[in-house]
Amino acid sequence: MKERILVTGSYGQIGTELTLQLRQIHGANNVIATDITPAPEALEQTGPTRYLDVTDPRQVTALVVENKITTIYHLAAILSGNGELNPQQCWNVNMNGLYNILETARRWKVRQVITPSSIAAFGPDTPKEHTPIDTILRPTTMYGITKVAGELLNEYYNQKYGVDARSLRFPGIVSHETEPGGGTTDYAVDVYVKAVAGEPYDCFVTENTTLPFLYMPDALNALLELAAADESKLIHRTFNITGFSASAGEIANSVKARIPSFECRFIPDFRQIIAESWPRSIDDQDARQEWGWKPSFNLDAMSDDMISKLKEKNGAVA
Ligand code: AKB
Repeated sequence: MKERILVTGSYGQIGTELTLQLRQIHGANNVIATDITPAPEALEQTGPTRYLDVTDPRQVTALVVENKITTIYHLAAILSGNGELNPQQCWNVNMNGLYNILETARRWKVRQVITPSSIAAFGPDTPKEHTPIDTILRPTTMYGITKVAGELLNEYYNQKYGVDARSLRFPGIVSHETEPGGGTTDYAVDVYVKAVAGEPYDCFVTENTTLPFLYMPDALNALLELAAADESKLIHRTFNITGFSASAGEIANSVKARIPSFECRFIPDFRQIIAESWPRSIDDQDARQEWGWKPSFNLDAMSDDMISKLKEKNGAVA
């Protein structure tokens, strides 16, 4: 069956790269990139782009129906840091956006909906090491609350209406193409960008703050592999995944080992408390067993690739 794909939040960190990859797989005209800001050149020049505010149910339905959409990658969301600066907007975009997507999927028989969840679904009471899928979910951020509620809403639409809704709890995602927007784990991207630009960096969490991470090529594979997974083999609808765990100091040292002149200071701000409420490492064995998840990048492999890609992008000699 020919796939007709809608990506929401297409111009964000994951959306830009996911849309480009989906266009290569399914054909450029079959992947509609949507967001509420002007489209980046990379997406405008390679396929259809549309304005879509996911909090408006009429816009969501019109786009899905007019374009005969079969699959939705719903990435539009307010992340943890920005969510704490504007919790009301975070609830509105994350919850009403997902509800509008799932309702439209139910009414217009969209085959599949893929939505990221996050390690933010966990909270300070959750076991911190090798955190399993089924554990205490009592987040203390608005973003985390919307992620837990979103996971449950996905499962509800699957069980009650048969919508093939699937979700991944992403850890911090590191990438070089599009900057992340307003998350707690953004420091793990900023540190590379600053180092390659020859600038020092003030990291907004402490040196020993340890979190799970995933490099973008692994994150994209995870989304595509989960979407393609045989439904009859899925016991879960929401999966833990991780690439590796590292402290902010270890990431900075990995950068410094490759760019010795790099200087990093650790000056925690309000995001420190958010980072401390999340697990340090994740148990992703259910994803491995149910659909064959296996990441490729550890911290060193990621640092090599990030630095060489950022140098290329900056036009410097790698
Ligand atoms: C954030 O920091 O808010 C995100 C996430 C872990 O979901 N990167």
